[in-house]
Amino acid sequence: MPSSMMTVEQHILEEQRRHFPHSSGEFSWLLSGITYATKIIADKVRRAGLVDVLGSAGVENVQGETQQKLDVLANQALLTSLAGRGNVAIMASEEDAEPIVVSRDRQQGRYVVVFDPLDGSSNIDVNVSVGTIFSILRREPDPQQTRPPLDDVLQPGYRQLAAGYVVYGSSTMFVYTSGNGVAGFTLDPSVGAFVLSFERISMPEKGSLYSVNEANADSFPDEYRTYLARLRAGLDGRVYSSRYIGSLVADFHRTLLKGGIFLYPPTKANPKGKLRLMYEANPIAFLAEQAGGMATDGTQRILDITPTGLHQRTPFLVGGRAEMELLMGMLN
Ligand code: AHM
Ligand code: MG
Repeated sequence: MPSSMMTVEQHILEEQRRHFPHSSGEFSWLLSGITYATKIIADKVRRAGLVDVLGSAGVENVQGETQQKLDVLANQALLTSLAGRGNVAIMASEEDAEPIVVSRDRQQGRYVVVFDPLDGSSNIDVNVSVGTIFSILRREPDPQQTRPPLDDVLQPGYRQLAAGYVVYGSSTMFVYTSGNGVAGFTLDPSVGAFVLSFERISMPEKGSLYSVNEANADSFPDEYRTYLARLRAGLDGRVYSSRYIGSLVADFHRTLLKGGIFLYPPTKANPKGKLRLMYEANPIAFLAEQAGGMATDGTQRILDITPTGLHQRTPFLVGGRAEMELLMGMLN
């Protein structure tokens, strides 16, 4: 079959067969729960101005942020689709304070899925790209059901089995890794299938873009300001320009394809960083490393951080090797 006709489900099945010849197919079934939910979300995002889904839902989530109607719908789509798979024991979402246990699958379910259902939601009402981010972890057997669900969720990022995102942009793309490189698929809306469009994505080693909320620059630690000035002055003949969308998925997607660096450093308002470790930084870091890039919190590799809370925040620096090595040299 020509690769241009390969759907994400076929690709995942083949990848599983190649790397885990005795796999049961359960994992592919789980991933199809994610792609199904994201097609529902994509449809809602595309018709946002036509159906009554724009604006606030009138409630706050656990982070004290106002939930948009689409946040709620996206969360519901993922929870319902994944709970129906039969192998997901626990789910955890940006929108819910505590992990959600799928009682039917609590005993047998082998997987934990953590997600940000609609990232960049402040951009929804103005027609700017938003995304969904997910991370899949293995759940060790617990026949007596004595382990608190949160313990199953709080695993360091290096234990992720797979991670990815969907960017609802000028087209809808699904980008994912299960530890064997990064592949990208574009939603063909006429048939409702994600079709392979980028077989093996690698992040350029050197780029010429940086992405940061510069309105916060006065409260960045000095080293970050010096670093950004250095990029602006030019590096090995490359003159840097800036791009910042304010949707992590979209800002990272560009960084993945074009190279450069994305930073959300500590600020006065968010001294521990703003982005969330479990469902933003970890999955994006896994993808970045699989594409040949790097991701750190300024002192250590994101994937090595031992999590202590479902909604914990972290400074987040991710990008190509040249930009990241220079930054890490200046920070440490
Ligand atoms: P959200 O998940 O609540 O939408 O918030 C996370 C978003 C990221 O997508 C983005 O990188 C960041 O917040 C932007 O923050 P800021 O507006 O402070 O620059
Ligand atoms: Mg988010």
